[in-house]
Amino acid sequence: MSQIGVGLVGYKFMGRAHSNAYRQVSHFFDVDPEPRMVAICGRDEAGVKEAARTLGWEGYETDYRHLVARPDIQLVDVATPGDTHKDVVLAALGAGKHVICEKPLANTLAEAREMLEAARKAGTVAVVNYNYRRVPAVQFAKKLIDDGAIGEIRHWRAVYLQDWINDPNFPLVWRLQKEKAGSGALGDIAAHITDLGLYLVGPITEVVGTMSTYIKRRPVATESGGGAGLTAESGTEMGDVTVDDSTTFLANFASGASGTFEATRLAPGRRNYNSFEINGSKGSISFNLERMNELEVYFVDDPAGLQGFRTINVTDSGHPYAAHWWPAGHPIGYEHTFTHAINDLLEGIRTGGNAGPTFEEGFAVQAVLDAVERSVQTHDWATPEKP
Ligand code: SOE
Repeated sequence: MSQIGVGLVGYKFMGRAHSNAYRQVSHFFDVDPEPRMVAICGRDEAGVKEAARTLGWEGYETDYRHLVARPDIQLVDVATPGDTHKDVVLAALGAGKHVICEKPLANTLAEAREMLEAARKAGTVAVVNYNYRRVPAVQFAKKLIDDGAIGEIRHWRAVYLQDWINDPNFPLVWRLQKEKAGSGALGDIAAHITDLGLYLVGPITEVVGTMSTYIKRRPVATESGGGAGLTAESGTEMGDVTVDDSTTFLANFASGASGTFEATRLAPGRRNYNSFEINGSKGSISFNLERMNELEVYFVDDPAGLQGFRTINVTDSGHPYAAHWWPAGHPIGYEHTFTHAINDLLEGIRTGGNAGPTFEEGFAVQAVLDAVERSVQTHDWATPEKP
């Protein structure tokens, strides 16, 4: 069994999720090469040293430039806030490494374009981790669509609703600072439903959007919270929120389908409600991440009297990824989507096949987000740029 040396940059929420995937993947999938968890990287030595111990890494680095230069590392995983994606990815590609970068690809379209050009030049495998593509129910929806089961798609309707910053006393963490995150709900969670729309329905030709920030000042965070990275201690000093709390936009797809997208992190009761519905000429598909092992489908050809949405339990051995886990009816969770992504990446590195959302696809998402921001400024429709 061959091995591939992995270096992970970032050790908070995404660092923990990616580390779990590297630990699990070879126990549940026939991966070749197997990942060797060589080093994890973070600027705070005490923090990253402890993360190496608790997350299962052989060693650690405190400078990503040292990590990407290591001859025992062939794959660099970028799981940091968006303001560092470009620098780490360019350094890794320049060192001839394969790369997986957390979403969104970058904080600006210009950065995304520079990263795409570097990936094309490097010729190594470079993917962006839109992990919700790796939910079995989403993969199964893709199969139904590709098989023509719902006919011609006319409508894409997606909402991504959360409530973790609904409390005005929640502090000003990095996801609420433009210079760190690039944008708020737009780049953080609208990016996910944009990627799913592009993946399941196809290219978007124009958008028109609106953005709001309801809580404009928050307590400055005294320290980042525990593992999830979505909690922190609040200080007494106040600071400006410089990103959107919510973004809503309309889209026209190249296929002729119409799309609606709504993303907010101020929807009380919606913890991580990433949901879409697709209406086609022959049926409909509906997905809700909070019930991620289920897919609701409706087919117009069902016998009269028996028509209605039915709920498919997407855990049968014939469903995507399901045979690698448990018997039918035994659900999997959020963290499994990362294991699926790392499996697909390692398979793509070995075979040269589909390793995951490419930097071209990551750029396409960024171009839609950029067009939405331009639309908000002009109060008019905007066209996503091409690479
Ligand atoms: C916070 O909104 C967050 O952690 C996002 O950053 C992730 O991409 C999403 O999967 C869960 O929520």
